[in-house]
Amino acid sequence: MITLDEFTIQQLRNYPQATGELSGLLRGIGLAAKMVSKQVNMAAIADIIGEQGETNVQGEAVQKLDALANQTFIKVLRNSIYCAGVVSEENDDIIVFDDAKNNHSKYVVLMDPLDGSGNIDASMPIGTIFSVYRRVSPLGSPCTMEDFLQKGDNQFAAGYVLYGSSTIFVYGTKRHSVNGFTLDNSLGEFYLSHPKMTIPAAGKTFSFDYKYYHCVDEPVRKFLDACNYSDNGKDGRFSCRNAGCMVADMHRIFLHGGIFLYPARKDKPYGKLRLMYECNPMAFLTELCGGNATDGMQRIMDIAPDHIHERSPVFIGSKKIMEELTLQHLI
Ligand code: P6P
Repeated sequence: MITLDEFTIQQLRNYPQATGELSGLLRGIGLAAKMVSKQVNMAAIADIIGEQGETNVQGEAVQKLDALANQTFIKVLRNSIYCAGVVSEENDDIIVFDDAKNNHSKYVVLMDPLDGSGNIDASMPIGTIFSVYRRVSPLGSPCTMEDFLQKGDNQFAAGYVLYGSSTIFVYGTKRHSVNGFTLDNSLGEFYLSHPKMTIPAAGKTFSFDYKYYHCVDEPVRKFLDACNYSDNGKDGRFSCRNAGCMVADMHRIFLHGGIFLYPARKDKPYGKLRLMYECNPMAFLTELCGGNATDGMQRIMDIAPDHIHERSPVFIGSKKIMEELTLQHLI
């Protein structure tokens, strides 16, 4: 039984030149995740269900828990000495931790503090997604927009937290495997529960919201029909599973295989999901686990971002299913 803190410290032994700042940053994100998990579990009785009465940069109604989770992650990251600034789905502009301590921090974080918040009032799974980059601006000065507008391939670490039937913290770094940790609420400790995660090459589920079936391109509809195809009038090939929360759907795919699709559609030519703090971190983890992630034309992590809140179509999951989709249906 190894804790998240112990694991991140032991990882340092593999990299003697490491300063320990990335490990410290990941522990800080783990602390914020424990705080948010407590808020999520108490939401219905702590009167933090429902809307905040504001609209975010995405044009979405902000849930009370969205705001609380956002404030929690920003406060913990600002108080650490490992993060120079943050981009959040909930904030229009970059958040610069402009003080003598944080201007010397090597990393910046982009995050969706509470993904799938439409699930909150029904106690369905929700999550946090984060992405970590090394700064490109000089240490000692405040971080800048360029520190955040980097290709997904430059990510140094990425991960997610699933607030579901248990709270699970999953992260991977550029040079080593993806590992999952389950929260023991009685002790407030994350314990290693999913070592060296890999995505099965195939799978039996696909995640798509059929509300948009007639709005997506013909090749995508043909793929979806192939997912449902049955040559004997019996069961189709795949089961459709859509949790309404990318973190929940992707966690299932990391464990059991499958594919998640959020394509472009007539009313959303760039799709709905955000490149920098949903698609890129999930693509980083997916490729580390042996899967693939594209926007239908190119690798997600090859996309050069123009804006911190830009959206991207995303097809992501098991290698064999992604190859079938790409070779037979997309470019
Ligand atoms: P729709 C949640 O809002 C989210 O960003 C993802 O987590 C989820 O997969 C998707 O949007 C759901 O979108 O249009 O199906 O409700």
